[in-house]
Amino acid sequence: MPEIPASTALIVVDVQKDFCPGGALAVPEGHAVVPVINALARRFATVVLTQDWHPADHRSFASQHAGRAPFETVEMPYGPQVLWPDHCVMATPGAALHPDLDIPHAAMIQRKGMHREVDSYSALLEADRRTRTGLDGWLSARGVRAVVVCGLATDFCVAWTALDARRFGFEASVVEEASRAIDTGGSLARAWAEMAAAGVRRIARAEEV
Ligand code: VGL
Ligand code: ZN
Repeated sequence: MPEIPASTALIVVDVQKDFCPGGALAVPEGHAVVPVINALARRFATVVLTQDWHPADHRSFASQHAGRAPFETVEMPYGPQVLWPDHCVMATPGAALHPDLDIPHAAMIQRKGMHREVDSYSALLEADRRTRTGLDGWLSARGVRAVVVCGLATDFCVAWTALDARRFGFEASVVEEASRAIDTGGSLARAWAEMAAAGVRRIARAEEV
């Protein structure tokens, strides 16, 4: 029996093959979160998985910007956008969840990043900061009041999901041991500072959840 009540949801962010070693946008040690998350998820009654899910010509891909290389930043109508290697192209093998992820009781998989012109790090709001994925409503409808966020990558999709959860009025925490970062251009330190300022709780070890 899960010990953590259904009103606290675990959000497992983007534990996909492309974000693990050997993948198109490998996060260092990304695969190391899998056993930690499998054990953590067993303690939760409410679990949501997210899946980065882009069309092949997504505007966050450096390949769509002549003369630009991955990890450079460009201005998009909604603000600065880091350019990435092509990754998590919908329905390709790299977009699949990590094969060792073992969370059969996950109630929902939230896909994001399908709109060609807009990135979506957050599981709740796209990068235009206006378009809702609908997950806030799903959580509210089930009486969720707090979310625990983990997965890949700490400084992008995990952080933005936790920050947006705060915006929508949920309590939010991030489990460091169950997350790994890309850390480009100071992004990890910036993400932790923004999360602290927004009241996101930082939990070092999964056993402290
Ligand atoms: C992510 C960069 C691009 C993430 C997704 O899951 O953190 N990062 N797309
Ligand atoms: Zn992406």
